[in-house]
Amino acid sequence: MGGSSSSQQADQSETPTYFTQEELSKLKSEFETGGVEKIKPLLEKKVKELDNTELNIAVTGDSGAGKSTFINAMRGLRKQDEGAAAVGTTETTMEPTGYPHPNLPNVRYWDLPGIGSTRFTAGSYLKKMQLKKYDFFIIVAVNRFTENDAKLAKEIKRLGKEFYFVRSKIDADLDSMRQQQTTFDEDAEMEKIRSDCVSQLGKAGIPDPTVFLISSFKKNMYDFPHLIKSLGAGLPNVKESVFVLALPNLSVEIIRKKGEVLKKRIWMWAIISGGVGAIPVPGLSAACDMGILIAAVIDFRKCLCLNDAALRRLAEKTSKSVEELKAAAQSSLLEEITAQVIVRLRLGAVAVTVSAIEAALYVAPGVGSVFGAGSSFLMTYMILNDALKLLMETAEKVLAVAKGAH
Ligand SMILES: Nc1nc2c(ncn2[C@@H]2O[C@H](COP(=O)(O)OP(=O)(O)O)[C@@H](O)[C@H]2O)c(=O)[nH]1
Ligand SMILES: [Mg+2]
Repeated sequence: MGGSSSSQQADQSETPTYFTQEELSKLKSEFETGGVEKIKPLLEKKVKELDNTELNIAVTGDSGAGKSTFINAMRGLRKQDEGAAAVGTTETTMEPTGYPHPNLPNVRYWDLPGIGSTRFTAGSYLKKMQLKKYDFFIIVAVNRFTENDAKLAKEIKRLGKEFYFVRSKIDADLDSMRQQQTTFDEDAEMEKIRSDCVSQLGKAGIPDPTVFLISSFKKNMYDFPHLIKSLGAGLPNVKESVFVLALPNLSVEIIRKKGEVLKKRIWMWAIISGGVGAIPVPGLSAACDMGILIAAVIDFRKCLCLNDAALRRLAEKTSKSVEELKAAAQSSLLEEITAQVIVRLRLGAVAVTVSAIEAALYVAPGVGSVFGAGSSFLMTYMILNDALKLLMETAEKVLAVAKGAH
């Protein structure tokens, strides 16, 4: 266990950069010899790579452990929502089943039947399940961890991947203890359960494992927030950023983390949309590629769970109407995104300081010159920066409304 530290440290902040050191050097040298036009194709390739990055997350454990419920929780779905994994059914299939994330379908959670719920021996199970295709593993148990869980973890480790032990339904355990005991100490009871799990795994040959005690019904409680922070830590940077964008919007912290990830895409969009491809837009002082602007704003909205389908699910969950949620958020960016909406956005926007632009352009400081006043690059950069800022504020308002409704 324990995520390996990110290998690329070109950037000072915690969110991953999308580029390897090699790619950064290439960008620099290409820019020095050929300017913006020469780095455009490299950035286009990177944006495509980001769009196409797949993430396959395996969730395994015995029947009834709470896998399906967890998979739904991570995708922001309740069991009655469209696309949700069926809950409370015993496994009839021996095959892994994939469940795409509703907003980012390249991210898939896979329900893997636990070794114990199949007809296979541990050995043939490990062969059959093609563990290589998964990026990391979540091993769920409700009562106790077994030899099989330990075998699986060892095999995952051998493949150089990360695994996480999750002890599910902790809310139910604590509730029943609370009812039976006159003096109830929740922290002490949790520690008892935790050390039981640790010793079970220790006996099975996994010394000192981290075990997360969670309830999929209470995602802001117990170890769920800690689990979310830990997951994905060992992934390559591009995958890690995609994982962050696929998290449920549980807290302001998660929304801000998504914002940081998206912010690092803005200068790429700006370079791609500027120059030759740009067209004059009435109301904007510089030519811009409106198609790219609209696509980027729609993408931000999806990643921040502000697309129509996500708002509809949230409305149902909180017994509010979509209109009420939108009214509380007061954001024109929740309506259909048109050129007019984008132009209006620019009119009321705050200017970005040049230092912010330079910070974004850590790749090639010289690129700053193409961001001169009135350039299409600067215009695209500013518009997307403002749009992202507004959408993050909107996401925080929507989160506050959702929390207030419980
Ligand atoms: N109290 C409580 N019940 C849960 C939790 N997760 C799952 N369950 C319940 O446990 C049962 C089995 O869950 P399911 O997700 O279908 O388990 P699976 O067979 O591993 O996919 C269902 O009745 C769920 O509602 C949890 O975090 N807390
Ligand atoms: Mg299931």
